[in-house]
Amino acid sequence: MALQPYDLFDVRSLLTEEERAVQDTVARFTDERVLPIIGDAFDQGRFPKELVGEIAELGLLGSSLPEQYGCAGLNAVSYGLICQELERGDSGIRSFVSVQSSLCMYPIYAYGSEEQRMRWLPDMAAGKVIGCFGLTEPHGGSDPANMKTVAKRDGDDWVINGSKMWITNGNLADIAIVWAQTEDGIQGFLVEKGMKGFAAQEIKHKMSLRASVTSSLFFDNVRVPDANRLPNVKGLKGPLGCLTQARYGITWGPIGAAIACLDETLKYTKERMLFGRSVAATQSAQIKMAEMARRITLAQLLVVQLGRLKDAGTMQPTQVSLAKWNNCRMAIDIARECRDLLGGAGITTEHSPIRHALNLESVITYEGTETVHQLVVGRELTGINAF
Ligand code: TGC
Ligand code: FAD
Repeated sequence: MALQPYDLFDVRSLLTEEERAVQDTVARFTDERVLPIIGDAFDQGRFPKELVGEIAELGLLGSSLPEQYGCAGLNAVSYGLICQELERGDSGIRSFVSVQSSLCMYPIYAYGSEEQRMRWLPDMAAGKVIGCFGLTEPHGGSDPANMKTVAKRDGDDWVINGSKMWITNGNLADIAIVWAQTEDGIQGFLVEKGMKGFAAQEIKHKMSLRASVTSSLFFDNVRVPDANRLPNVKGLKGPLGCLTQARYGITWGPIGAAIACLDETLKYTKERMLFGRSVAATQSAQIKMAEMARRITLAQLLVVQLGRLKDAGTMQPTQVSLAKWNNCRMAIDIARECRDLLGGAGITTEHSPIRHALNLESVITYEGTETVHQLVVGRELTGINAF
């Protein structure tokens, strides 16, 4: 029996029937709804907001949260497959789902009151309320402990001052999960669009994640009722706990981007005739593409095991760091190599590798840079904190 070129180790056989069904459904959505429009959306610097309703209808928002909040109640492996298939389309679409699910719905579920869950989660699952997550500040995202945004208690309210930068969905969002320093440590607040003193400004001139909205957020004496504070967490472990959820999804996503690039490059090099034979018939092109398949296979095996650990409740943040580092590096290297194998044609967005390569410059940076994740693994090995 012939091997599947993008699943040489039959990783799909490790999936349950439900997980395969989830993968197939999202794959179809990407093929039919994302791929036909995404090149133009990237060129125009436009997030395809018209897809949000369908994404929600498919149950892809907050997919791991319980059904009682209007969510699909899927397992972690299914969430990973959703990320992989969406990012086969574009990292911007996967980012939208990551932020809504892991960075906004998750903290409301994990750290919020029952009232907050009931108020926000069903509408967020339905795509009627969009969220963003404000942790990074302009002076240095790798070190969120050095947080300058402050929230001061004033009667029944809190008053927030400060700013956040590089915030996905910022200008789209109806609510922002904002992390701020208080007398009692870092706490999370639900800041609603339209609250006086709260403003979002879109960041322009991006060469990466062009089909995604990225913004700065500003807080000028924004008055937020105590009912909008997430009551069940204090300290940096609050936002870092959300990052573990989102980073987990990002370990899967870049596999989709890498597969998209290899797929296009295999087809292109088989047809491109140079020196009397196809480029695919040359030894160097075959070695490059074999190397890509090897790295994709290793990444696939890594995330299935990571997902099983997450579903078993034993996944550790260091394991997520290793997989995020490995899989982003794998995908960006593959996207750049595929761009090269397409020659001049590879520099236009008519073909996907340059779009994926540019997007992956963000993916390897956000949710902890490659260096941050290397240092997390180094700390685990040595017991010495090198940050
Ligand atoms: P440390 O001070 O030791 O720990 C503080 C507390 O947090 C706990 N903790 C974690 N909990 C859950 N998950 C994790 N990954 C955790 N890491 C640490 C820790 O146990 C401790 O708890 P407690 O109870 O003792 O207080 O913090 P650290 O030294 O581990 O952190 C240093 C460092 C550099 C790893 C951390 O600051 C870091 O990860 N920096 C990178 C920041 C980052 O990734 N920002 C991402 C912003 S969001 C984003 O990019 C969204 S893009 C989304 C998209 O569009 O897809
Ligand atoms: P810096 O922290 O200033 O890092 C600069 C360089 O220093 C990097 O190369 C880094 O690896 C290196 N470095 C850091 N520490 C060390 C060290 N100890 N030793 C050696 N080198 C080190 N944030 C949010 O809160 N919410 C979002 O929704 C969000 N979305 C994003 C979307 C996009 C498109 C992008 C690009 C970013 C987004 N971010 C978001 C921010 C992202 O998390 C940060 O960009 C990231 O954490 C890095 O922070 P920084 O950009 O300030 O870089």
